Amino acid sequence: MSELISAVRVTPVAFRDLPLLNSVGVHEPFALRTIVEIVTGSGLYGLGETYGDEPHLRRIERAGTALIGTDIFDLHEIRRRVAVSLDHDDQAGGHGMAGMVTTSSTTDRVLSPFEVAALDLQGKIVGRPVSDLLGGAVRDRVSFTGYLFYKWAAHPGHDEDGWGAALDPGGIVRQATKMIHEYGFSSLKLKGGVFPPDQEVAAIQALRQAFPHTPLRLDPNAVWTVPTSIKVGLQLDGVLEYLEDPAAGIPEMAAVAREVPMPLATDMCVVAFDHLKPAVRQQAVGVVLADHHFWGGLRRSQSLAAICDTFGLGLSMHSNSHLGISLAAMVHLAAATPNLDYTCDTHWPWKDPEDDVIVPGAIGFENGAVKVPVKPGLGVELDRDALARLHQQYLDSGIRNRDDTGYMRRVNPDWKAPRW
Ligand code: GKR
Repeated sequence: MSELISAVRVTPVAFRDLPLLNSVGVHEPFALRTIVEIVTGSGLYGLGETYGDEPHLRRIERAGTALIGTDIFDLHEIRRRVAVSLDHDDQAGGHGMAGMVTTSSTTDRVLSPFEVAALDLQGKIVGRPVSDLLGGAVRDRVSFTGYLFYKWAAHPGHDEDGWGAALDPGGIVRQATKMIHEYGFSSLKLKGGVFPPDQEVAAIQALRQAFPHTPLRLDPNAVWTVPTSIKVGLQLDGVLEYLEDPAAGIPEMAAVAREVPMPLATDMCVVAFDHLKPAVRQQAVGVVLADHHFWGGLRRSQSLAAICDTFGLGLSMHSNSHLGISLAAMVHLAAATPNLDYTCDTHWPWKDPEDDVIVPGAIGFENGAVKVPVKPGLGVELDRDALARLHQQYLDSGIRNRDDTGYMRRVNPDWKAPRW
């Protein structure tokens, strides 16, 4: 059966976000995403979601135009046309992950929402959930991690938000308690790289004391030197299930990996297929965090999973601020990936529940997990009123690119990116 793409609609949206701190600054009051709709001649639509930054948005629009007339079952042709639309410019930035995921493939990032939308459509046509198109769900629920952040009590000039401040071990334990109470997560990750390493080690130790049996992770986004990373790794022996991206670069991670007892995980030094060979050769990482938004969609993330399996690498999942279409795609991928060895990251708790573009009720958390949708396709539908509202929010916000550093410096002009 062939179903040709007759239109592609691309809508930038903004949703409310909280002042979460990281190594490059602080989250702005709104996070950006781009919603992609692929429409076929028969009037069906498929959904994808990706970064909302301006250069990326322009590439998505260009690629969308290039896809008109393509068969939604021909994923190879979709990728070829995306690459041509980008002039094979494979290392361009402008996707809102600067300072973090910088060297992923532009083609794969642009391809991702189109591939997801094509799979959503394929599922709708054959009457099966996307997880079936990926080989079938091996689990009916996907477990997620409680993703903790140091944070201010509120955006400057606003009233304190519902989460309050978390700027020391006590604040992090309070945040974890609330997150576990509200979402039921059974593992925790702390976004570090904000305070000197000893303070972050103290926060992890406080979490261990408060939650003796909960797997813990720490991720300083590669702002530590190799000696600092080794020191922290030794201090947290027996406490962390993995240490994520302590140092920047494959050789540096390999130097740390040789000295610390726990596996090193990454979503920074292995973010594209050509990083896998040197990483495996140098035994730099034990766990790769897949993310279909930069690995080129769900099928290519499954190829990554197969490579990890072949080389004995563990597999986990990275997240960035996201809406419900991304959550659905993450859940289908995780459900159909047998060697997903760890709970997945998600920024979901940080989003205002009112701010989404999908019809409410299709997907949600229970006991730290999301039930895999069983309806055809992704199992989520677009709420057009909500899409219009979040698009208006985008227009009104004036934000066109994620700029954690610029926002931090507007509040604290002397702020410098840390390095310990
Ligand atoms: O939301 O500030 C954030 C995170 O730091 C995010 O941008 C990272 O990409 O969550 C991510 C990570 O695991 O590095």
